[in-house]
Amino acid sequence: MKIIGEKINGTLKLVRKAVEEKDEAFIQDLAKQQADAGAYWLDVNAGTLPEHEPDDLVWLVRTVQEVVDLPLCLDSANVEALKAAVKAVKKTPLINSISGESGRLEGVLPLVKDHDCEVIALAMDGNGIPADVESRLAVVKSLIAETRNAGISDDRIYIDPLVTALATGIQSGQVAFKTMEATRLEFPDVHFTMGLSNISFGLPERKVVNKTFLALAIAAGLDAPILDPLDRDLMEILLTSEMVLGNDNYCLNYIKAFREGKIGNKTDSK
Ligand code: THG
Repeated sequence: MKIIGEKINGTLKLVRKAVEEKDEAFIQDLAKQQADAGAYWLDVNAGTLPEHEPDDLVWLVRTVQEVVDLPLCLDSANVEALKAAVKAVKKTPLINSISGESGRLEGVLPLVKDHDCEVIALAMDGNGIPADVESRLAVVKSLIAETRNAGISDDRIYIDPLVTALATGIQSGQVAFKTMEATRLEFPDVHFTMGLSNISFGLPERKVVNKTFLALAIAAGLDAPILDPLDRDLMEILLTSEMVLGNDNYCLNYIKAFREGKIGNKTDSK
């Protein structure tokens, strides 16, 4: 399981303030904490106005790289911001994202190809997020036709089936899982990513919903969740799900996390 740490995101109030004030210490603290908690990539999203976003994203990349060695997940819909950020990274990044929206593929695929990046492909196009599995699969098929055409191998692709709120559509979870299943049948080498928290919008006890969804999504084949690695409950569910599914030989990761006090009741972990 490769975790994408989500906390450096300019849509969050304190992060936005730190980006505006160029508060390096605040961002670097978020980077270090997520790295220590087990993130594989750190998502960086400046969330600022398009004219500032290239500079702000490059500032985030440089600021984070001063304190951690992890590769970054460059999260922007702005081709200019991605272009600038790709030049600033030390390690091969994961680009978040391409989709079937006009302009995005043309701008981003050459970057992915030229810098040998990995890339997230969203199951949506210019008409938005399709409601049913078949239409999402159709978008995925056309995106993979384009990445293949550009010479990008399927194992560099992370398909995001896209998660919508259960409160507005009770099949949201199932549609995401079934989109993964249908995609895997056609394209066995691609990976799967998703942001978890959309599932629980508008519901009480959102954390319980997010945790349960994570366990089921892992069982459905999610291998690169976008989440808050500082959330102990989520990390507990992640490690336990992997173990129960047989993906943690000799339960080593689970036991190690327990010994390190990363899971379990903080007082009895040693
Ligand atoms: N797919 C892909 N990329 C994504 C998303 C996705 N990038 C952005 C987002 N979704 C994932 N990142 C975050 C970052 C922070 C939070 C949620 C998702 C977050 N949200 C809290 C909430 O939802 O209530 C708190 C908000 C707040 O504090 O204001 O923290 O789906 N490819």
